[in-house]
Amino acid sequence: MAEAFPDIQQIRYEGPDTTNRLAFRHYNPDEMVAGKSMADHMRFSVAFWHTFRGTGSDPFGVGTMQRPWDDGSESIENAQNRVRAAFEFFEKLGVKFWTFHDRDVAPEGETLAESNKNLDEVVKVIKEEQERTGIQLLWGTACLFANPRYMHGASTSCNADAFAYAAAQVKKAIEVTHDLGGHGYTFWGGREGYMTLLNTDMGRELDHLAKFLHMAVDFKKEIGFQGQFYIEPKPMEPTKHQYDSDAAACVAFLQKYGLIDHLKLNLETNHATLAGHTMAHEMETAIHFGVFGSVDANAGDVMLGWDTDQFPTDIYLTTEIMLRIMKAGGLSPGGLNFDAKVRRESFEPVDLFHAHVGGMDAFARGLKIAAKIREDKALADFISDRYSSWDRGIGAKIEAGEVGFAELEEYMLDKGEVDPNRSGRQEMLENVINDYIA
Ligand code: XLS
Ligand code: NI
Ligand code: NI
Repeated sequence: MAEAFPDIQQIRYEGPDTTNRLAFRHYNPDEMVAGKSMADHMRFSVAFWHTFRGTGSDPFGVGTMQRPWDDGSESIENAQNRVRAAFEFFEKLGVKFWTFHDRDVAPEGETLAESNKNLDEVVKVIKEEQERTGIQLLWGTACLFANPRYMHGASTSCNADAFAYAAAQVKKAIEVTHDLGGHGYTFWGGREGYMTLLNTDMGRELDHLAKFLHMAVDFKKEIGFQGQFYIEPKPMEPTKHQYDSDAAACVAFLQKYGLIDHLKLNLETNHATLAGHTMAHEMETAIHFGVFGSVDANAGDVMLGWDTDQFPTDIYLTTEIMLRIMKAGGLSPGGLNFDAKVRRESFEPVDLFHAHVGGMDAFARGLKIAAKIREDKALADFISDRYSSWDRGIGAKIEAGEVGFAELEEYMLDKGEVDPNRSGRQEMLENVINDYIA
C-alpha cells in the first residue's frame, strides 16, 4: 500500500520558538519531568473510531472527510488498509498506544460467525503492524450501540437475546484484546440507560448490567487476561439517562454489586461536563474511592450541551488533569486517550495531525505547570495549613476516634465558641495558578 500521509514527516520536538506547525513545541517524549519521562507521564493514545472512521457527518449533512487511503467500501481489504494507514499515522505522530471498538476495525458480517471471522482477518494485520512499530493497544472495546438489535440497550435490554448477543460479542472482543496484548478493556455504557421510566424496570436492568460485568470478570480469569477492566461514566447521550452517569454513580454501582475490585474508571472530560461536573471533580472522586484508571482526553464546548469530543487545547484544563494524574501516582496501565474528533470543516488528512499535535502540546504544558505547582507546594501548603485544626487537640482526637458526641458536648460547653474561621482565599489561589500558567 502507498503511504497514506506522503507529505508528512515524523513529528519532532522543535521547541517553543519553531515556526513549523507540524512540530511539538512542548511535548518532548524523553524529557524528564518530576523523575519520569513526558511519554511515561502521559501515555498518549489515538482513538481509531474518531480518527479513522469519523466521516464528519452530522444530523444535517453527509460526511466531508477526505481519506484517500479509504475506498469507502466495507471490504476486508479496505479495513486492513485503514489499519495500515492508522499505524503510519501513530508512528509519524509518535504515540505509543491506540484504542479501538471491534466494529470500527472490521465490518459486521451477516452472522455473528462471519463478524468474528472478519475481525480475525483484520486482527492479523493489526498484529503485524503492532509488531512492526512497537505500538501497543491501550484498551479494546466492543460497539454495543450501533446495530438496531441494541436499540433498547445491550446488557440492560428488555430483550434477553440482546444480552446474549452482546455477551458473545464482548467475549470475542476480550479475546482479541488479549491476543493483541491489550493493557485494558473498556465498557462504555452505549445504550445502557433509558429514554423513559414509563416502560423501564430500572432495578432489573441494573441487576442485568452487573451480571454481565461479572460474566466478563469470570471470562477474563478463565483466559488469563491480565489487562485492567474500565467502565466509562457518561450521564446521557444516546439515552436520556445513562446508568453509569458519573464517577459517584459508578462507585455506588460497583460497590453494591461486588465489582469494585475488578473495574476502574475511564474518565472522559466531555462526559464530566455533561454530568455537570468538572473533570477535576470526577478525578478527585475516582482517586478517593480507589477507582481512578484512565482518561479519555477531549473537551466539550461550554455553549453546547452535547458530547462534541473536541481536542483539548485549554492549558488550565490540562493542568488540572495532570495535577490529579500526578496525585494518583501516574496513569499506568491507563493512558491519555484522545477520544476526540476533528471538526466537520477540518476535512483534510493533515488536520488529524494538527489536532493531535495540539492536544499533546497542551498536555505537555499542563504537565510542566502541574509539576512546578507540586514542587513548590503552591497549593499543598495552603491546604494542609487550612486543615491544621485537625492535626492537634480536638481535631486529632476526632480523627483518631477517641471521642463521641458526649465528649464533644463537654468540650464545647467548656470552650464556649469555635476558634475564629480563616479566609478560604479562593481569589488569591486563582491568581497563584494564573502565575504558573503564564
Ligand atoms: C462515547 C464514548 C466512547 C467510548 C468507547 O461517548 O466516549 O467513545 O470511549 O466506547
Ligand atoms: Ni470515551
Ligand atoms: Ni464520549
